[in-house]
Amino acid sequence: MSGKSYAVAVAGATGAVGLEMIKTLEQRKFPVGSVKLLASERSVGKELRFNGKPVKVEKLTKDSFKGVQVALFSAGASRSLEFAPAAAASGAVVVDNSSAFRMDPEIPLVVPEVNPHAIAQYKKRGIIANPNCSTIQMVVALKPIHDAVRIKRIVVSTYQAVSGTGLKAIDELLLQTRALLNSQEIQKKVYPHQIAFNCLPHIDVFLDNGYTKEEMKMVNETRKIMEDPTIRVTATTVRVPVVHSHSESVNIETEKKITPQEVREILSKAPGVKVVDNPALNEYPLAIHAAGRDETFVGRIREDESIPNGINMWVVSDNVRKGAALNAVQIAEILIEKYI
Ligand code: 25A
Ligand code: L14
Repeated sequence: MSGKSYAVAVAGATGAVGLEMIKTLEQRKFPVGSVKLLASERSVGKELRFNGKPVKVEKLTKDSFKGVQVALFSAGASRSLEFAPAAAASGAVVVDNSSAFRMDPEIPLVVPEVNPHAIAQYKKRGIIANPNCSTIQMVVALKPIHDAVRIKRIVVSTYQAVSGTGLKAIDELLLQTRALLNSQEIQKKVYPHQIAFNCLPHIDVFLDNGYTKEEMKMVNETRKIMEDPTIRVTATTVRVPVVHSHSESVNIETEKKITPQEVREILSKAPGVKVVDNPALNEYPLAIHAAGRDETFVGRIREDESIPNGINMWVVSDNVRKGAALNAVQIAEILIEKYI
């Protein structure tokens, strides 16, 4: 790096993902010359810290981005649609964590371990989309296998943490748990049903085809990031009473046969992946171990004995970190290293 530093803005800075973006910029020593922390009216005047110094939260407006070079957005899709084009128009490159632009053919959708070359397309619109959290960890684990033996079909079921929905959902899980342990009535504000001691087969909104939007994001984003529209993907996404890290049961059918041992060897050399697969010692990836970590953990690698070329595995990663904030900061790192 050239010793240059950059004017950075974080939109949605007070949210679960925004706060993790701030932490990740600090931890990875991103060359921040100046920082703007933006959120809604509700948080204006609130004080956060960046590298030990207090920074006042400002209201996100279309004028917030004068002089800003890199803008990280995580304030929801409607805010991204409203403000990201204005940020790009004033010269910032936006890395957007919402679903607003992910499937736009003019906007790259990037996981640095998988398709870093796509970042170059930021020049068209000034925006780079950060994929959905469940998709990111799955493609980090699957791309090296796809390169080796071509994946024809993926069947995935997810076990997703509440932190993906934001800070208020973490509160809801903890408050419901405490209420139930004290034989009190629970309150439901974020999810339509009790999440404590329960599993909800419902993430994001339902679509006309009977799938949820989260499930269709996994289908469509996987094809775009892997740059292979022929991969068949089907998903069931489930909310579970876990605070940090999504877990996924992933079944793949490959064109060429691959053994579980070959998968372990490929993944043990893959960027961003850590294989944890020692059933004899009860060792397999766990949400509580992945929390706060950068890697995507893969284990329970075994043959799918119901078809000729099938593999099952268990894939776990911190959804707010690799699933959102870390992936966005990694994109920004490549951007400043290669392009701006
Ligand atoms: O709009 P959407 O697309 O439906 O999605 C919005 C929700 O999805 C989460 C995000 O949660 C948000 O609640 N989300 C969006 N994209 C996500 C992704 N890719 C995602 N989660 C994971 N991955 P969040 O709480 O983590 O982030 C919210 C951030 O956005 C800021 N924000 C909201 N409206 C804004 C805005 N910023 C600018 N302009 C707007 N109009 C929000 O800032 C936060 O930083 P804030 O100041 O509104 O929130 C400060 C605190 O207030 C709590 N809160 C949120 N909503 C309300 C609320 N309090 C009272 N009433 C509310 N209605 C928050 O918990 C926050 O701590
Ligand atoms: O980034 O877990 O598209 O409720 C939106 C729903 C992130 C997760 C996205 C959740 C998702 C979020």
